This record gives sequence, C-alpha cells and structure tokens, in this order.
Amino acid sequence: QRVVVIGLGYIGLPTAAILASNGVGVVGVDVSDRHVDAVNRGEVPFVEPDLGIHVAGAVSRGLLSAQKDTPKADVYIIAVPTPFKDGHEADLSYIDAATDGIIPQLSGGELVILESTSPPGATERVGQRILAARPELNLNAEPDAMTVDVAHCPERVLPGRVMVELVENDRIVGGLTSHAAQRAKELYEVFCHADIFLTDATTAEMAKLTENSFRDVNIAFANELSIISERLGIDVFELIELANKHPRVNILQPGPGVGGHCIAVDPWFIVSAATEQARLIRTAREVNDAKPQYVISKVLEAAEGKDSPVVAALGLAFKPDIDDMRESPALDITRLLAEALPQGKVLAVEPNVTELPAKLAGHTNLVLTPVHDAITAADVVVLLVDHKEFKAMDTTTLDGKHVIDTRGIWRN
Ligand code: SAJ
Repeated sequence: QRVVVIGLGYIGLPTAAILASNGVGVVGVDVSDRHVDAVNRGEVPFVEPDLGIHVAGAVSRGLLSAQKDTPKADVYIIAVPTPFKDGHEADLSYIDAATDGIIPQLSGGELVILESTSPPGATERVGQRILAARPELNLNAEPDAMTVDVAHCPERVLPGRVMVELVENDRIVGGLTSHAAQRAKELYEVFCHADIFLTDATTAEMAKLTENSFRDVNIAFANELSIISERLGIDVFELIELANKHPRVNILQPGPGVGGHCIAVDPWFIVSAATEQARLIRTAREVNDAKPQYVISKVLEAAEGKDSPVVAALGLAFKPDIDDMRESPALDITRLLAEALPQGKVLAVEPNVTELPAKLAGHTNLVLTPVHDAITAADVVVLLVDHKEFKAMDTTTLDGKHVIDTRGIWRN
C-alpha cells in the first residue's frame, strides 16, 4: 500500500520516515519548497534527534520522497498545524486545505487519518467535507466499494524524543466508524510497539486535548504556588519537593510560563468547545499566561534605581536543550524587558542558536551574548530556561548579582 503524509513538520516527517523505515512506500506532501527539497535530499529541515538517519535511509532506499501536490494513495495521513485564531478558536484552514488536496484523488476504499491535534468535531468535518464534494462516495459503517474510511489518531510524542516515543507510546485511534478505526490501527502497528486503543473520533480528539490540559492545569497549580510562596517568603521548590513526598501528591514545576505549540494552545480548544463548562481549564491558561508578566515585574523591581541597568536573560527556547522558540515565554519576557528598559541593556543568552530570532530583531539594546560575558556585565540575572549549560554553571559567578531563578536550578 502507498501512504501519503500531508505536512512534513515536527510530526508528519517523523511519521513518514518511520513508516518508510519499516518498508512502506511513502510520499510526503508539503506546501514549502524548503521542506520538500530537504526531504528529497535525504535531509531534515529542523532539529530532532535520530530523525535524520531515518529520512536519509528511507530516501536512499526509494521508500520516501516529497512533493507539493497530493498524489493518489491508499492511505492519507493529515499532519498539518492547527493554530488558534483570535478568540482562541481553532483555525482549521490547514486541515481543510489538506482535505481539499485529497478529495480529487479519492475513488473509494481509501483510509484518511487526521493526526493534527484537533478540536472536537474536526474528524467528522473532514468526512463531511469529502462527502459534500464527492456525493458518490460514502462513510458507511458497513463498507462497500465507494466507502472512504476516516479516523483520528492524535500524535502524543514529546519533541526531542519523537523517534523513541513514536515506537514506545500507546496510541488512541478514533474512527468515524469502527471499521475505519480498525484499519488505522493496522497501519500504526507497522511501527508502534505499544498498545493501540480504539474509540470514536470525538473521544480521541478530546483525549489528546485532555492530556495537554491536564499538564497545563497542573503547571498552573505550580505557578500559582510560586507566587503564593514569594508572598509568604518561602522557597516554592522546597515546598513542592516536600509536598511531593506524600505518596499521592505529584506537583509539577513552576517556571516563567508555559510555552510550545501544544500545551499553551490545546486547552483553548476545549474552552472554545464548552466555554461555560470549562472554567478550571480556562483559569489555568490565564494563570500560566500571566506568569511572564509577573517575572518581568520582578526583574524591573530588581533593576529599579539604576540609570542604565544591565539584565542577563538566560534562555530563549520554550523548554530545555532544544532550539524551538514557538510560544516561548522566555522569548516574550526577553523582548518585553528590552522594551521596558530603553536606557538599559538586555543580554540574551541562548546556547542553542547563533543569532537572535527575527522576533527579537530591531531592539538595539538587546544583544545575544555568551553566558559568561552576560553574567559578568549584569546587574540582574534572570534564569528562564533550565538548559544543561546553565545547570552546570559555576554559581559563584552569580555572587553579588540580583538573581531571579524561575526554574529553581541554582538552589543549593
Ligand atoms: N513546563 C513547566 N513545568 C513543568 C513541565 C513543563 O513549566 O513541570 C513547561 C515547559 O517549560 C514548556 C511547557 O511547559 O514551556 C511544555 O513543555 P512539555 O515538555 O511539558 O511539553 P511539550 O509541549 O513539549 O509536549 C507536550 C507533551 N504532552 C504531554 O506531556 C501531556 C507531548 O507528549 C505531546 O505530544 C505534545 O505536547 C503535543 O504535540 O501535543
């Protein structure tokens, strides 16, 4: 069977590569020339451990290629982004465009899998969009020659560990029909060595959103504790460590806010699907989104009284030891500090990049600086990301500085 994967990003390309590594012929489709050309050269257009070797191997064996138009296939996997629009509603235009690319290629008997994280109802929408354009096809539970099977199989892999987690994590498959779910399961069994659980499409959509909301709510709890602890003059990291000694308590870690393209986004899909009911989930989002502003006010407080304060901001990525800055609170804090301190200087330290990202360009008082130089020059040091380089640092270099450690890595 031939599989087409639409969207060669953080999820689509690893999925395409692992299928191809297991002997399945895969064509990847992407709107970006850069992604298509990279894949056809056997290269990966972003950082993800072990992905390169799978892509290079699959391309050289002739099992993986990339192109811009959607070709005919037996199985289509949609792995395009679902960002949110103003008002925190999901933007389904990429899913619609991917579906529209598939529609002319369908002749009955195909399987269409939506992998993109989606609000409840998105898989049904894919099915209905196909039917609206091609009324001779059907989505019947008892399949015939004109049936198209449609299922949702949300990805749950952690960036940085994608190639491991694709194989080892359990998966959930929700079908518009049980036949569709069973077919999708058989495809994922090609590379997934863990359990694959079958359900309906809406439950699968909600399961994915629930996992990320669970984490968001729990991080919000930790972030709220950090602000309460500050008020009470106690160390939140010690507090959490001690509370976690209880056998049924497992609090996550506070930080400067929640970033990335998943946990900071997905809970809003639940909020927008059930606005009146999703009170805790919405509040957690608001608590986490307010944390960067709290950190900024702490830094400004520490810088008060200096004519031209120098702030070292350590870390720009959304989490440790990666270069991904999507929705990164560290990046926002750094930018807003530069704007709030026009007479001062912000020295940004990010060991995983060699130049400042475009979002930070245009601020003359914001400079990418090596960690040692930044700390030496700084009045205030704010630790935003727990990168390994910062954890390994000699903390005596911080003596005499005003230190704000949002991740608690420098506690003795
Ligand atoms: N964070 C904290 N405190 C913590 C844990 C995380 O502040 O105790 C922050 C991180 O610094 C980061 C953000 O949360 O800014 C998210 O980081 P993460 O490592 O928790 O998660 P992601 O966004 O990289 O990946 C998540 C994963 N979901 C879950 O763990 C439930 C992953 O399995 C999903 O596949 C991914 O979202 C996704 O694509 O949805």
